[in-house]
Amino acid sequence: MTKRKPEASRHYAVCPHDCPSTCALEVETLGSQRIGRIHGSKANAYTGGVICAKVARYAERVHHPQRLSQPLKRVGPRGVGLEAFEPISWDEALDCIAERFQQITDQFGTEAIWPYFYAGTMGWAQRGATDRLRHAMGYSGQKETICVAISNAGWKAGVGVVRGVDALEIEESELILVWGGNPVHTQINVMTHIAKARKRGAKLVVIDPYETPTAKQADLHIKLRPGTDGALACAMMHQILADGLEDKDYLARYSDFDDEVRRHLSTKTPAWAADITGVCADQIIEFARLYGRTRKSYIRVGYGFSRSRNGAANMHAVTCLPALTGAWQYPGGGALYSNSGLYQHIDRAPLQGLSLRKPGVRMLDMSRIGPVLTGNKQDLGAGPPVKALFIQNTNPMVVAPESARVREGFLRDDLFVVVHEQMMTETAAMADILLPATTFLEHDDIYSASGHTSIQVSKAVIEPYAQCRSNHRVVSELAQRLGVRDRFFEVDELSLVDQALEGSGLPRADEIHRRQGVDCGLPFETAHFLDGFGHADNRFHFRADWRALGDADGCLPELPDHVSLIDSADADHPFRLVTAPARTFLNSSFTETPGSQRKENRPQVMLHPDDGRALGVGEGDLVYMGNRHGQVRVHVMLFEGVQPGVVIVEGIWPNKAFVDGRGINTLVSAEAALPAGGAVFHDTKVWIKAG
Ligand SMILES: Nc1nc2c(c(=O)[nH]1)N[C@H]1C(S)=C(S)[C@@H](COP(=O)(O)OP(=O)(O)OC[C@H]3O[C@@H](n4cnc5c(=O)[nH]c(N)nc54)[C@H](O)[C@@H]3O)O[C@H]1N2
Ligand SMILES: Nc1nc2c(c(=O)[nH]1)N[C@H]1C(S)=C(S)[C@@H](COP(=O)(O)OP(=O)(O)OC[C@H]3O[C@@H](n4cnc5c(=O)[nH]c(N)nc54)[C@H](O)[C@@H]3O)O[C@H]1N2
Ligand code: SF4
Ligand SMILES: [Mo]
Repeated sequence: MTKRKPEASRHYAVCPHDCPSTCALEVETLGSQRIGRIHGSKANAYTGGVICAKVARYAERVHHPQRLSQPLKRVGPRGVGLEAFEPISWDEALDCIAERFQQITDQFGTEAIWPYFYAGTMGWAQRGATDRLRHAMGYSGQKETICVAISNAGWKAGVGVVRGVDALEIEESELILVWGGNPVHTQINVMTHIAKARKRGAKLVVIDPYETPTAKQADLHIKLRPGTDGALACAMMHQILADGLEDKDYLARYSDFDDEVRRHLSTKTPAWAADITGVCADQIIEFARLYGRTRKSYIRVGYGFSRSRNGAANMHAVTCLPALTGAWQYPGGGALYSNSGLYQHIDRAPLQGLSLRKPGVRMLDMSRIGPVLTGNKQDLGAGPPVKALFIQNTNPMVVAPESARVREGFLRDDLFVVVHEQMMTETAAMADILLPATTFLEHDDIYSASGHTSIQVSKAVIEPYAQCRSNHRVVSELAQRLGVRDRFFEVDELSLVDQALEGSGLPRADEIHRRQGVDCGLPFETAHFLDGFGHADNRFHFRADWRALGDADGCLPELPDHVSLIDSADADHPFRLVTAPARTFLNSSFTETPGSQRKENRPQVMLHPDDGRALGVGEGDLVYMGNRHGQVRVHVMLFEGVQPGVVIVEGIWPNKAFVDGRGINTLVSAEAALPAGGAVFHDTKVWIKAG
C-alpha cells in the first residue's frame, strides 16, 4: 500500500469525479485520517488554481457522518436505509457473495449476473475493476450508453476521432461559443479561460434552452427549444454560404463539401429554423454573421444538447460549422467536445481485463436497466433474466431513465443485489450485501481528462476510513473466492497502471505522480487536423456515415438537418422538459452534503411566468408533472429565462427529495437514441397541472 507523509499538510491529488475538468488538487490533511480544505493546484495550467466549491469542501463528503463504514447485510425491507441492515465481517460478506454468484451461475449461467458500474470515480484502475471481474467470469456485458454514446457518435461522424483543440487555446480566441453545456455548473475551469479571452475583447455566445449562469454572462444567448440545434446550425451554414463567408480553399482541401451539400443547405433558411427553434430569424442571421466573420472562433461543445433522440445529428451539424469557416486551422479556432481520444497510446486492456473477455457474451444496455430488470425480452436477448447485480460507482435508482421501472426491478424478490458504495444512496438501500468503498483520497489511480490534455496519477493521502476497501481490492478478493487465478487480481492498482503504460512512451505511474501529470497534448498541426481528420480519407465529413456508427436501419439523414425524431410537445403534453445538472451536485453525488443541500434548496421546476399564469400557478406552488412514464410533484420557480413551453428541473435529486418520493427520471424515457444507444435526458414531453 502507499506510503504517506503525515508531517506534510498539503498533498497533490486528482479529482476523480465525472467532470471534464479533472482538476489537479492540493489537499490539506490534518494527520493521517482527516482532510481540511481542498484547493486547486496551480501546477496544472488548465486547473490554474481554481476548483468548484463542492470539491473544495470535500471534507463534508469524505467525513460525512453517514459514510458507510463496514460491510452490511440486509435483514429488513429494501429501500429503507441503515436500519434495515446489520453489520457482518468482510469475510462473511465476500463468502456470501461468492456463494450466491456460484449458485446463480449453476442454475442460470454466468450471464444471469450483471456487473454494473459507471463514473463515481473516473480513475481507470478503480473504474475498470468491475469489468475485470466481469470478463474473468463471463458475466453479462454492459453497453456504456448513459453519458457519451450519443455525443461520441455525433462528433465522430464529422471529425472521425474523439479529440479537439486544446481548451487552453480559448485564451487566443476572438469568439467563444458554449454550445449546449453549462460550464459554470459543470466544468468551472472553462469559464476561467473564457474570462482571459474576454479581457482581450473576445465575445461569448451561449446556445442553451435556458438562461443558465453561463448564459447570463454571455454577449449573446441563443435561447432555443431543446432538440433543435441541428436546425440552428443548418440555418447558420445557410447564411454563411449566402454571405459568401465560407472558406472555399479549406473546404476543398480538408472536407467532403460539394455542390450537393451546398444545395441542401440552401434550403435551410433562417425562417425555416426560426419555426423549429423558436429563435427569431433576425437573431439567427446576426449570430451566423458573427460566427462567419470571425476566424478565431472556438466552440466548447457540451454534452447537454446531445441528450435527445436526434442528439447525434445535432452534434454533427454543430461540428460542421468550423469546417465551413475553416476555423479549425487557426490558433484559438475550432472546437472541443472531449479529448478522450488523446490517450489511445495507453493500453487500457490490463485495466479492463480485456484479455480475459469471453467471446459472444451478451451485452445489456445500462441506460435500459429498468426494462432489463423487469424482464424485457428484447433487452435480454436469448440470455437468462438478470438474477444478480454487482454495482460499483453508480446510483442507477436515481440516475437512470424510467426510474419507476428501475425501482420495480430492484424490488424483485429473486434479484440478489450487491452494492459497493461510499454513501447510503437509494441504490445502496436496495442491496442485499452492502460494502463500504474508499474515496479517491484513500486509494491510488490514474486519470485522463476529457477537458484538458494531461494524464495524472493520484495516490492516497489519508488512510482508508473504517473498514472501507477500494474497488480493486474488493474485486480481487471476490475473484479469488470465485476460483480465478489471474495476475490482474494479485497485484496492486498502480502495478496494473504500469502495465497499461508499458509501451506508451509515458513514464511509470510513480513518475507521473511525481511530476503531477504529463501532458499528452498533440502538436498544433495534428491537434487542428491540418494533417488530416480521423477518417480514412483524412477529410472532415459533412456527409455522416451513420450506418458505420450503428444506425442499422438508416434512420438518420446523411446531411446535417433537423431530425424530427424528438418527443415533441403535443396537445396532451404541451411542455418540453430539460433535466439539467445542478451546480453543487455532481449527478447524484453531493446530494448528501450539507453545503450542497443548502445551496440547491429543493427540487423545482423552472416555468415561464406566462405558462404559470395559464396554469394558474405561482412561485412556490406545487404542481404535478407527468407523461406516459409516470408523474412527479414539484415546486414551481417562475423564471423568465426560458421560452414558454420549455421547463427546466436542475439536479438529479434523490427520489425521496421530491414531495411524493418520485424523482425526475420517472419522466425520462429509456428509449435508446440513434445511432448506437444513449439516454435522452433532455428530450421529454410532459403535461403540468396545479396540485
Ligand atoms: N455541478 C455539476 N457538474 C457536473 C455534473 C453535474 O451533474 N453537476 N455532471 C457531470 C457529467 S456526468 C457530465 S456528462 C458533464 C455534463 O456537462 P455539460 O456539457 O454541461 O452537459 P449537460 O450537463 O448534460 O447539459 C448542460 C446544458 O445543456 C443544455 N441543453 C439541454 N438540452 C439542450 C438542447 O437541446 N440544446 C442546447 N443547445 N442545450 C441543451 C441544458 O439546458 C444545460 O444547461 O458535467 C459533469 N459535471
Ligand atoms: N435526469 C438526468 N439524469 C442523468 C443526467 C442528467 O443530466 N439528467 N446525467 C446522466 C449522466 S451524464 C451520467 S454520467 C450519469 C451518472 O450517474 P452515476 O455514475 O451514477 O453518478 P453519481 O450519481 O455521481 O453516482 C456515483 C456513485 O459512485 C459512488 N462512488 C464514487 N467513487 C467510488 C469508488 O471509488 N468506488 C465505489 N464503489 N463507489 C464510488 C458515489 O458515492 C456515488 O454514489 O447520470 C445520468 N443521469
Ligand atoms: S471542477 Fe470538476 S474536476 Fe474540478 S474539482 Fe470540481 S468536480 Fe472536480
Ligand atoms: Mo456524464
